[in-house]
Amino acid sequence: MRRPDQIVHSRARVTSRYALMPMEGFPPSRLPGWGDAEVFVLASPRLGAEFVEYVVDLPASSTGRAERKQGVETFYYVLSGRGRVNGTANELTTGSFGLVPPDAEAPSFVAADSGTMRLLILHKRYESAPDHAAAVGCTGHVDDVAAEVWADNPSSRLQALIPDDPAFDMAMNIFTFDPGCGLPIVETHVMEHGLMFLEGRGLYYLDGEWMEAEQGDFIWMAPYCPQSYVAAGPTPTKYLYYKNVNREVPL
Ligand code: UGY
Ligand code: MN
Repeated sequence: MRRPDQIVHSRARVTSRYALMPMEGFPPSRLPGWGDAEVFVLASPRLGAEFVEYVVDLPASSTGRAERKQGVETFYYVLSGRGRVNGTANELTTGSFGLVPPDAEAPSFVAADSGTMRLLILHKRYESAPDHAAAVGCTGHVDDVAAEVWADNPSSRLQALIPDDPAFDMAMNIFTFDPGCGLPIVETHVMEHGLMFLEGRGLYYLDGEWMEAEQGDFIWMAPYCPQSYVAAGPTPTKYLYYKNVNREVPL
C-alpha cells in the first residue's frame, strides 16, 4: 500500500492479449476452504485465461485446502514460509512444489507456527491424451531441479519443474536470466502463459510494447501474444511460468 503522500501511478495494463499486474493492485479476498487466508486471484477466465492462478497467504498454524473440481489438476509452489501438506510428513519450504492430478484428493496445507506460508496455486482442466498414460502427479523442490543452459547461452538457464512427458499437459518452468540477457527473439506461440516474477527486474515485450517489470509482478499472455524479455537490473531475473503443452488444439 502507498503512503497517503505518494502518487497513485500504476504500471498495470490489461488488454485482450495480455495483462501485466503488480501485486500491490490485488485486494485480498477469501475463498471457501482457505479459512482466514488472504487470497489474491491473478488469472482466471474472467481475464481471458484458460486457467486459474492465485496467491494464498496462509497464516501461521492454519490449514487451507484447494477446492476439488472434477477433471481439474492443481499445481502448488511455496513462494515463502514453511509448512506441510496436511496429513503427511511432506515438509514444505520456499521452493517446494507439487502437481496433483485431477482424480486425486485436493491438496490441503498447514502453515508452520513460525509465520505465514505464501503459496502459488494454479488450476487447469486436465486434457487427456488418447493412447498415452493417464494423468500422474509429481512433487519436488526447486533446489533439486537441474538448471539447463537455454538457447546455447549459459547466462540464461531453465528449470523444468514438471517432467516433459506426454502424461503431463502443462509445464511450470523457472527461467533465470543474468543481467543483460533474456529471450533472444520475439516469441509468438499457441500456448498461454501465467508468469510470476520471483526476482530481479527488466523489460518485458508484450504485443508491440516494452514495459518495465519487476519482482512481484504477474503477467498473463494469451495464445499468440508476441513476447520477449531482457533482464535490465543489476541482479539476475527469475520468473516462474505456466505453459500448456503436449496436446493438440481442440477443434
Ligand atoms: O517457454 C516459453 O514459451 C518461454 N520462452 N516464454 C517466455 O518466457 N515468455
Ligand atoms: Mn513463451
